[in-house]
Amino acid sequence: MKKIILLSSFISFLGMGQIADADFTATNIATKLHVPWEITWGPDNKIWFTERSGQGQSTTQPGTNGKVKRVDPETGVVETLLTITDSYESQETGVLGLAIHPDFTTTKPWVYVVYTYQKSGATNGTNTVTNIVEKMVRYTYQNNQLVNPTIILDNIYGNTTHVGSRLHFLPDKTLLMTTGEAQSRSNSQNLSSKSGKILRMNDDGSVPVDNPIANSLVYSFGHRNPQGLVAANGKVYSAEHGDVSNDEVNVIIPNGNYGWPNVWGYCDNLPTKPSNSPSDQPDLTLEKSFCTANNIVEPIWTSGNTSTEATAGLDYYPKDGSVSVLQNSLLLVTLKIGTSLGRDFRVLQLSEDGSSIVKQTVLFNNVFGRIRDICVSPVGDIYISTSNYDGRFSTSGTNPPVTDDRIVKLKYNKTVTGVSDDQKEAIHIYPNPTQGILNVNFQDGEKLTLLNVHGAEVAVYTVNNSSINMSELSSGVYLIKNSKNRIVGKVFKI
Ligand SMILES: [Ca+2]
Ligand SMILES: [Ca+2]
Ligand SMILES: [Ca+2]
Repeated sequence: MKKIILLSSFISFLGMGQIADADFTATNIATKLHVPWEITWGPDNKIWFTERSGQGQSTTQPGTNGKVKRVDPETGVVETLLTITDSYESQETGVLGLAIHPDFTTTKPWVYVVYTYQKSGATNGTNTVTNIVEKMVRYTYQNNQLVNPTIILDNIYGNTTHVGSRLHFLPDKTLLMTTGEAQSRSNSQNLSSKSGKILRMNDDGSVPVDNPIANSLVYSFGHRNPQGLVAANGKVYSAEHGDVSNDEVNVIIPNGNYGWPNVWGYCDNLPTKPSNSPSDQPDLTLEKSFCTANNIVEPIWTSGNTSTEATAGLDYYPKDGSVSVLQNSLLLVTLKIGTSLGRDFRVLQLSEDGSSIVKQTVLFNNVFGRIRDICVSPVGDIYISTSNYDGRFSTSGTNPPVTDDRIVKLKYNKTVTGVSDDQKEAIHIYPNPTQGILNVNFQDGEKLTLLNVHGAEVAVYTVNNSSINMSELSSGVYLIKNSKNRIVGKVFKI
């Protein structure tokens, strides 16, 4: 009995919600890359990523030959899967977003990539000739290469900056893509333009029948330059760059108008820092009336009226993730030092229903330099990618670190607790604590993996007679992972 009391007080201590840089161990997974713009966890348990160009450790632009690669986080072995010879990197452009089809391992071994390329005479939608356009191409994965390029979308307005390009598949297997306004602000409120939008399409690029506007890919509008996109909690979240203030995180609803360029941040009529090109700045004292007239959706988070931190990649840490202090949070990375913060990884803890942010924790403030993207592995480890060779590391000529750009693993090094209350109810295990035999409500034949409190796998059992026998394990706390790679329970071995 004494032992059980000790265990329960141990667990309640673990549930406390503080988190700090020292709680993570940072390990380089891949180094000397060139702006790994998208990092995403693949079905092969490798991290698939893009590089904006094939420049390696050079900040010289323009650059061509952007790449798709993947790295095995266990071994650090990097493979090149694709070189895109017609890609064009200049300032913020190049090979950018990437998404893997949800049916990749069965019927559709497809990978989607967004990149910019040069096209003579191309404009940004108004009368500015940029000679840059953007397209999305679908490739087939075959023999460790990406082959058979099929254009899904083309001729999206391009410019050297504000080109969005994050991709994300929804649970219904439709594909979302963010687009920037390509430095033509009027694109954002213009529903006939694909720019300054979040677009939704079928996996062949056609318009889903249930899109909010008939025969239109536009899913939401009034965006400036969204580079963060993730679906979770039955919701879609997006992060976008503000001008000189008001980076935003938004909950995206179908046909939602997010206000750009007439509304910056909240509908509050409050002044903000003057724009770098003040002639373009609207009269923000008119925000409230614009918001009312146009049913503007306000953000759930902003960087405020005096700062931008350049919000880039966004991911979600699930409610049943192994690190309890991160559960049900948006993970956001930033590129720029704002008024006081920036170039950081921040944890935006969501309310239970996911509709608001209840707490912000800033981690690794200017430790890794510019951070472009983030992904979470199925066992709850976090990976970030730097963006220090994108030409904006320094205004004083300082070179970026010689290891960069890199993909870094951030391993939580304190005890992990693992299981949300929902999950505890969903799985029935008894007795718990156990001396060895553990009865479980899983089908016979299901493979269950036991992890120690640091997330390392210690044993794999096959359910037999609705039980597993873990008597060989030493005393302690173990997490149970099912065959779908989800943490589903926690057991005490005594
Ligand atoms: Ca990502
Ligand atoms: Ca907005
Ligand atoms: Ca405002």
